[in-house]
Amino acid sequence: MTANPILPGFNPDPSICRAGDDFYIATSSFQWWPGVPIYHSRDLRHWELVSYALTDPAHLDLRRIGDSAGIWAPCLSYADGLFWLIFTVASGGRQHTYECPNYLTTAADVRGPWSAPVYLNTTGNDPSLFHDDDGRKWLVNTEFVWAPGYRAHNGTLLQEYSVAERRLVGPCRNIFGGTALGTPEGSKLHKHGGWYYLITAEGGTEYGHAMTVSRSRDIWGPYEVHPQNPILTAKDDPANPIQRAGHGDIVPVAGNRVAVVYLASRPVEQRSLLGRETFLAGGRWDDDGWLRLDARTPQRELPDFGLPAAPVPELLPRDDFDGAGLGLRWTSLRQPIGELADLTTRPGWLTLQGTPSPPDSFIRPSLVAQRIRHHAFSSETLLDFAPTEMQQWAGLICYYDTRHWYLLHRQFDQRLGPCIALYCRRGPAPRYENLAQIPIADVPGVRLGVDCDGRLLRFRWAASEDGAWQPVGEPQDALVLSDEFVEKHDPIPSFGFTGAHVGLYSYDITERAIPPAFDWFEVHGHASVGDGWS
Ligand code: 6LW
Repeated sequence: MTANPILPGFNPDPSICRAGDDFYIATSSFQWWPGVPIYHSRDLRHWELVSYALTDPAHLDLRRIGDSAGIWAPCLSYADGLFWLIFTVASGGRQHTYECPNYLTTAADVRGPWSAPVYLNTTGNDPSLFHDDDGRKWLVNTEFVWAPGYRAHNGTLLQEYSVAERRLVGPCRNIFGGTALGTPEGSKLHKHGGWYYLITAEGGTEYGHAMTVSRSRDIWGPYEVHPQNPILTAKDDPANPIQRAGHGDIVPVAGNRVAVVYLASRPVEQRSLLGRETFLAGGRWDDDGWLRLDARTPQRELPDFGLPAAPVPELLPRDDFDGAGLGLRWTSLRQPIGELADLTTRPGWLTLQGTPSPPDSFIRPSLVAQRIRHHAFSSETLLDFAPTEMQQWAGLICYYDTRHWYLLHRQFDQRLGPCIALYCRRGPAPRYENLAQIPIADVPGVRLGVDCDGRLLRFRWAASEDGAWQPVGEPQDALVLSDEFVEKHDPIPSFGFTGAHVGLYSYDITERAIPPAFDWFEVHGHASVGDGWS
């Protein structure tokens, strides 16, 4: 990786830790399964997805959880020979008060197995664990106050965690109310030179987002704020192509040098198709004991920590479905895809059993997807499917959440016969829009494709392996699949925390179709038009 972001595409709320020479980052996964991706690096520049912490349905129940609810802002730390992962399972969304039960799970190996989670509290979001050098452990999380007339995000709570009793013990107090930026959350507690430091996300996770620092000699406070707060923000730099910078974490590198990871996004026309991504900055502990970053605004260039380069295997654009199982980058919605997706019924093909869940279902859509990592990308697949009834669909999906998606699929229409169709849902309309429908010869094998230039999606199809590509309908607005559209511009705003995905989908309300099979799937990025992003 030669430039920021270090984790492109939907990877918000990074938490970083170090075990010897190995660095690990955990990010939020919301309604996507498995929960909490964990990335590994030895040089802080090259990162590889190596595991997920929550892979067992007995450890995490996301069924029927709302869009952009679920796992928010996990905290990964390493101490006493163990990885400690603290996570919340947020319910609700913008229209509802949300609850955040917080849990702890541990593992000797970051690749698992992870222990059955221990329940901690439900007092607020963004819980994190601090291991003091005297062996005591402390939980911090946001204090929610839902009483009218008070701030909902009222500051940072602190309470001790007893490893022996597997529960929180002793007094619980609000130790830091935040700065004038407001909405303090995501606090991480660290210790350096005898000071306790809180690294806090403030200003809300939008264009006023920021990272602040405060410190105290006593863990209970009072915490004094950094003289140059916020230490990182893009809020005063609207021309910066990197915006919404804030929520993050720090890890020591060598001497006074500190690596800082934070979320930010790369909007196009104030729409973040790729969601909130993870960026890296350099920082140092100055002689006055305050943390300062190399730059106060997000930078595209990566800092140099002087670590030997440690490249990781490149992500191949094409998946031929020749392996024993789906690779780590594939995710599903709210639960494991399980036996719906298999590579053995037809070796070398992904067979994707349809379910009665349409693409806007919270129940069990048969959907496997990958986060979109480039503003401009192309994706293609070869599908073998011969539906004989109206409500048997399979194809390629560009998906943000239940109310924002485009589905290019093979179908059988009662009036038109075999067709390629493009449906979408993009906002409050209760029914899907039919954007294009093209009758085709009754051949089972078709290729389906989509090209995105960062603003528009152009869908296409071709008969079999070597037919010529044909456009399907008019170019469509890609930016409805963005955080900001979902959050603000949809007439029914909801949380838009995740970023867009591209993947494969199969629907069969009749439960009679011969399941579709996909020979391969590919997605690769291009240099974008106009904005220079790749
Ligand atoms: C997260 C909160 C936030 O819990 O967004 O950036 C929420 N800030 O800290 C969801 O990512």
